[in-house]
Amino acid sequence: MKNAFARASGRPATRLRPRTALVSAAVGLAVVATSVVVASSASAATTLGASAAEKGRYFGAAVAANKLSDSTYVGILNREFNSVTPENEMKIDATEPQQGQFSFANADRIVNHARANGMQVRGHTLAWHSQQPGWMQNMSGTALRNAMLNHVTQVATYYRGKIHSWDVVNEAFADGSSGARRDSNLQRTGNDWIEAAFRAARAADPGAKLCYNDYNTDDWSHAKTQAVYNLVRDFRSRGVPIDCVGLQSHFNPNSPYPGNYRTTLSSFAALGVDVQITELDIEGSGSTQAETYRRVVTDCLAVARCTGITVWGIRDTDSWRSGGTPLLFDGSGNKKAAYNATLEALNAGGTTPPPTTPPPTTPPPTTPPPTTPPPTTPPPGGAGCTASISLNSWTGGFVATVRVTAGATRLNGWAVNIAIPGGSTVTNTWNAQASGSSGNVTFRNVSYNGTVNPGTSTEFGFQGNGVGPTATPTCTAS
Ligand code: G2I
Repeated sequence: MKNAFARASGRPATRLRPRTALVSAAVGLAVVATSVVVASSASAATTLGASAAEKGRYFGAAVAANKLSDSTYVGILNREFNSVTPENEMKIDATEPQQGQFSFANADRIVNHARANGMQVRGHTLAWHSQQPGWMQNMSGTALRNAMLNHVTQVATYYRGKIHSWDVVNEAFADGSSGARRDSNLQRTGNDWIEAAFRAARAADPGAKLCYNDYNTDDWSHAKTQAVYNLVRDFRSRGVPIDCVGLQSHFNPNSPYPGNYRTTLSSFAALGVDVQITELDIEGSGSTQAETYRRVVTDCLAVARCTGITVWGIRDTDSWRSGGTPLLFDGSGNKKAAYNATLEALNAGGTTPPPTTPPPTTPPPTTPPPTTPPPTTPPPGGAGCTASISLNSWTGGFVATVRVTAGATRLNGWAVNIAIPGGSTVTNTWNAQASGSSGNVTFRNVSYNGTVNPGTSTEFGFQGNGVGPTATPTCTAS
């Protein structure tokens, strides 16, 4: 069967790669150059997956195995989507119903369908307080910790090489203003249960992107959002393997689309992780619902590392909240206004270069993390180093990401001087040691990132109150 990519591009099925979209971009530009008047309508993609692929992204749906015999459902799935997430079939109760006895038949049906049709698979989910089988609900302490780690290892190993991204840990933070972890049997095994799960997942499938996934983390001002942000920042600074954050984005009148959503996306992205919108649904109807879908898609396309969107079901009647008619197709499989707005927003994203999505890196088990991504700029001519800064700012605060690039000689240590504007202060620093919090601040390497080979780079970051720095940072080899 032909797949979404093949239909969209005329090329054979392939996993989503930036190069694919660059070719599409080049084709699109060629069309513009020869026929300006008709270019935009003539080249506009006609399906969600094809349009997203042109932007180096995916557009996916949550899929239920027992609906793969519904021809209307499968018709829409195969036509529109290039990624799937099993809605329930990879949860702990489904995959390990009895301790040590694994059951992959229903998940396999979805994975096989996806692979046969050129779609990526998001794995959902390896460790969660909910949907635990009875045997696990009754466990605690070391026995539960070991059972959880065994589950992560067995399932991620079984699907090794077939999963684009895993929701390694799901919904581990409490709602409300506390910013605390959610109480659960897993949490009571010790605060490090999340990082233990991520390390086990990396060891089992080094090629999968590893995500932390949660809901009510869309509004940048919410305590839960900040708590997840702090977790990811901490993991990045300590080399705990994490590649992505999933924002579920279930929107309804009690939990509406927030005006600062793009700030949330870009702030997480600034930590050096991909952002994926993992369970999108928007309750409502007509143009109000359609315009909210448009905003969500537009926000994602505006953030280079927002790499894909998954809607939580196909037709309204497939939704876990069917009464809220939150999806893109009605119960008969017809496209809704929300669908048209979504496709328009995807197509309006232009043919901008796709985000760079390097494969996950696996930190060595016993040594500090690699923080030296592949070089993206040619080495400066001389010895010493250069530094560049990128900012994500919001009213009253900012996150700065600083890239340190070695010149022709290997760095054995570095120091970057940055002028913090008057009235602004640095509140947190990661992957560097700051000399102070205001005025001229010097950021020095920490133990594991002082060595930078010629022409390669390392990154550090800091968060602050007030406005971010505007002057070019200066880098000195030490
Ligand atoms: O609740 C919406 C989502 C929130 N984020 C995590 C997701 O995993 C979650 O998905 C929903 C599914 O859409 C529902 O389909 O998770 C629910 C609970 O795991 C799923 O509901 C369950 C029912 O509770 C079961 O009674 C039912 O047997 O769906 C099962 C399969 O239909």
